[in-house]
Amino acid sequence: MKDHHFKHLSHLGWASCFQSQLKNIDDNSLIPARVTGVRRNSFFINDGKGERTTTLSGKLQHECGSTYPVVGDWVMTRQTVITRILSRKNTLTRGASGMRSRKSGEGREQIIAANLDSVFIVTGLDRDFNLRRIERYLTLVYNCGLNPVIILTKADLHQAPEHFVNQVETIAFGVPVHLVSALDNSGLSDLTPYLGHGRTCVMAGSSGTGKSTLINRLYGKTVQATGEVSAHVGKGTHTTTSRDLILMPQGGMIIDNPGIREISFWDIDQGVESTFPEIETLGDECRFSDCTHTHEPGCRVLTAVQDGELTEARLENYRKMKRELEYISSRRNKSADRVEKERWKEVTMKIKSISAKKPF
Ligand SMILES: Nc1nc2c(ncn2[C@@H]2O[C@H](COP(=O)(O)OP(=O)(O)OP(=O)(O)O)[C@@H](O)[C@H]2O)c(=O)[nH]1
Ligand SMILES: [Mg+2]
Ligand SMILES: [Zn+2]
Repeated sequence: MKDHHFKHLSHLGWASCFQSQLKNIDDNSLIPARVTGVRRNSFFINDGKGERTTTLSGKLQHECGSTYPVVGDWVMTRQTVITRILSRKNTLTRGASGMRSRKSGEGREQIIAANLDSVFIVTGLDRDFNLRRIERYLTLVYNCGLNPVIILTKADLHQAPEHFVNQVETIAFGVPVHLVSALDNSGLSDLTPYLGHGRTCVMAGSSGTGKSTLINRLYGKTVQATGEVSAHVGKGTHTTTSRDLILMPQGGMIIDNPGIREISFWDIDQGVESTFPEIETLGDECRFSDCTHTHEPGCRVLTAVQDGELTEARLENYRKMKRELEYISSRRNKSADRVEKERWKEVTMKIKSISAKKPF
């Protein structure tokens, strides 16, 4: 592939971490492209010259098992076929919802999007507004090692919406918070820095918070369908049903998503610690180093609640997510143990069968 071709790719987010992976690919007739949309059996890709529909090569289908390309992925293509997925820089991943995965107890992961620069946590200033839910999104985003940006939509519903920003700032330290309205386009230009040349943002939030409307306003025309919020339950009707990466006139990209019904975790990192840094700091002063901040004597965190430095609701949310993540991690260790045991069983059987064949 000629060097000048890569220039076409930089506005799609092509970077050295992808370029360096090409060294291991012998076939130089393959062309890198970004996945811009995922449908049941096909993938839309953009190679910098245009968009086309592709399918997976038989070999890749066989190899990748359940790891299919996701929106935002960089893939290698030959005409209308994807032959390889390049290693991802990062992903926004959650535990898959649905009864089947819950019943099996193992859980599954759902990769929402890959190769991201920021995650827009979109909350509507209507019945959707909930500080605890924002804390949950923050934990999800930090667990994935990503950068959160909080966007409060529907500012026009209030006379003085700034107090919502203040409220959010008391629970999200150092996270940018933006107030916008699609009705009068206020606050939209504050989002331009996230949409610079080659940058990728992904929308996360409940249905009906105005994610698609926001994309349309930022774009300057209707590129995504939008829906109504039911007056009865105050929730959106899941208008967006697929994940699509949209090239914005600002120079970057936004991935629109269906509204998230349930924020379940999959990746485990410093999500809770990053979302609740002040609880972690207070916890250093607890008498016991393994204090659970529930009942222990000499618990500095509980004193903080008593003194009004920390709200009970925030502490409760912290504990809840900590428990959930501990459960996920213990379940994962268990299944890792099982895999290891099975591997040893196999090895022992092989040794037995070898020694049965060759008596020493
Ligand atoms: N008043 C007001 N209404 C808004 C604003 N933004 C969006 N809406 C309305 O909220 C409703 C839902 O908007 P959508 O953009 O479809 O919401 P969504 O987040 O994309 O929803 P899903 O695709 O279902 O996840 C529509 O009726 C919009 O007109 C806003 O800033 N102010
Ligand atoms: Mg939508
Ligand atoms: Zn404690």
